[in-house]
Amino acid sequence: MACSTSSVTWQELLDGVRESFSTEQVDVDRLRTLMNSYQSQRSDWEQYALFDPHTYTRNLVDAGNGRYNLIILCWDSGQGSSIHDHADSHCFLKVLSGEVKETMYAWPGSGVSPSHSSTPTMEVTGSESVLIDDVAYINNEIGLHRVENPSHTDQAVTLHLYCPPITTCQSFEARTGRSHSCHVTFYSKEGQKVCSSVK
Ligand code: CSS
Ligand code: FE2
Repeated sequence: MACSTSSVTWQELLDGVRESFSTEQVDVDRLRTLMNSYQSQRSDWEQYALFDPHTYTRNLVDAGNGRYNLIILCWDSGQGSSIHDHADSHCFLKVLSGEVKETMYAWPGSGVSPSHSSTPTMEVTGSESVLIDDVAYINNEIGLHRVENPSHTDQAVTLHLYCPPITTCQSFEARTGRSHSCHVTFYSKEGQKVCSSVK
């Protein structure tokens, strides 16, 4: 086992993130180090890990005084996101169980084609497997991505830190690069399933 200089408990992770946001400034390196230094234990977070057979779920752990959101995402085997952006937010992703594949894309038409052009396709700029306890990071300057659980048998669980919280993002069609705006929703909040109300 790798020897880490320091590790934090789940509660220390939550407290440490909160402490980091006592000021307006976002210290990406510090947050990444903090998330890295937690070693996943299912009993810490399983109360938030609610799955849906049809789509990956977003489960709010901490609304972060409006400055950030900590969210647990649950990916059943084969489930994945669209290609999407992260608005004006920093996005940290730590794998708590299983593994996910992250495929990175350039912004469509970056450089040449206007967004209404019929030809731009989504250009893959890289991909990686994010393994248990690893942390990935993305923002709109880096580009776009799709996250998926490539396993045919195993579930995956990831912890996401968004700062500021994301309420809408853009989703991109892989074949055309066309985008549309998506309102992001929660499947549960603090371990309680959210009832979807019809107004
Ligand atoms: N951004 C996606 C998950 S991949 S980072 C979401 O919050 O639903
Ligand atoms: Fe994302």
